[in-house]
Amino acid sequence: MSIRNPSPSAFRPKNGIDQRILESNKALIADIGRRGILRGSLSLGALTMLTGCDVTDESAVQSVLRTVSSFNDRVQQFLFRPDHLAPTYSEAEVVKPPRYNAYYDVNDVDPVDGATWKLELAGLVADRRSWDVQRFSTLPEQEWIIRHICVEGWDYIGQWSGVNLRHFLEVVGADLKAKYVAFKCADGYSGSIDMATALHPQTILATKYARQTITDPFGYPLRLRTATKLGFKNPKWITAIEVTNVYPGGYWEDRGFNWFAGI
Ligand SMILES: Nc1nc2c(c(=O)[nH]1)N[C@H]1C(S)=C(S)[C@@H](COP(=O)(O)O)O[C@H]1N2
Ligand SMILES: [Mo]
Repeated sequence: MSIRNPSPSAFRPKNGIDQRILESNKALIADIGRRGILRGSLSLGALTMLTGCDVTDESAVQSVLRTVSSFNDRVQQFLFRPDHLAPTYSEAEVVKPPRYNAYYDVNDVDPVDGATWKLELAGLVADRRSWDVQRFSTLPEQEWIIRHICVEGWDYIGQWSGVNLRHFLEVVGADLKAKYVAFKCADGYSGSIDMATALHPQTILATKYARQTITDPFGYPLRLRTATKLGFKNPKWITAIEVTNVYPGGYWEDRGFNWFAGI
């Protein structure tokens, strides 16, 4: 199919509509591009070829992109090796302090009060009693020095410790055959991961960075760190965990980013 020329207008730049479509579907396109389906940078021609759509028809383009993205989820899930470890690094390579990111500026971080903080449990969990900082600190700790990769195109090596998520799910009697583990955060953020990733050896509920209690910007008192997923799949300031078979989505997942988001 060819790209329909937008009607010439003195007030609209050439291809204005097409550029707007590229712009408004950026997350989906970046996501598909990252997976190597698109080689090189994306042009309108490539988008037309990929979708087979008239690129001025936004809903058609979007629906094809969403289909490709959910196909990606299924392929990635299929290829995921539950016991394969992601690379680990030496202490000398650890970046201190870690690199901050959230959907708002570091100056707008609203610290969580550890004295009143509670972790709520919901869904397919036998023991739904909530946890406070003191009780949480009685859990066994493990440490991973792993790379954090953000979709925005930066990364750093970090040293995280906390309780292994599989162990925690076992302690609370979660249904380990359920499909999803979902997280709610104090700042309104949310996220969810597949059970295989939740049970992966390098997935932890982190309470420390470089052997010190995590500081406010990085998720005090509790955040997820998984070695096999992109940065946005690591919710900070967790206040609730739910085990469920109902697709939970998440803050960025609901805004077009690929849900599986494996590294
Ligand atoms: N609660 C919460 N968690 C979050 C985010 C957020 O905005 N809110 N941003 C995510 C993104 S996009 C990234 S890259 C990492 C950044 O973690 P860091 O600040 O420890 O490097 O946190 C993730 N977890
Ligand atoms: Mo990110």
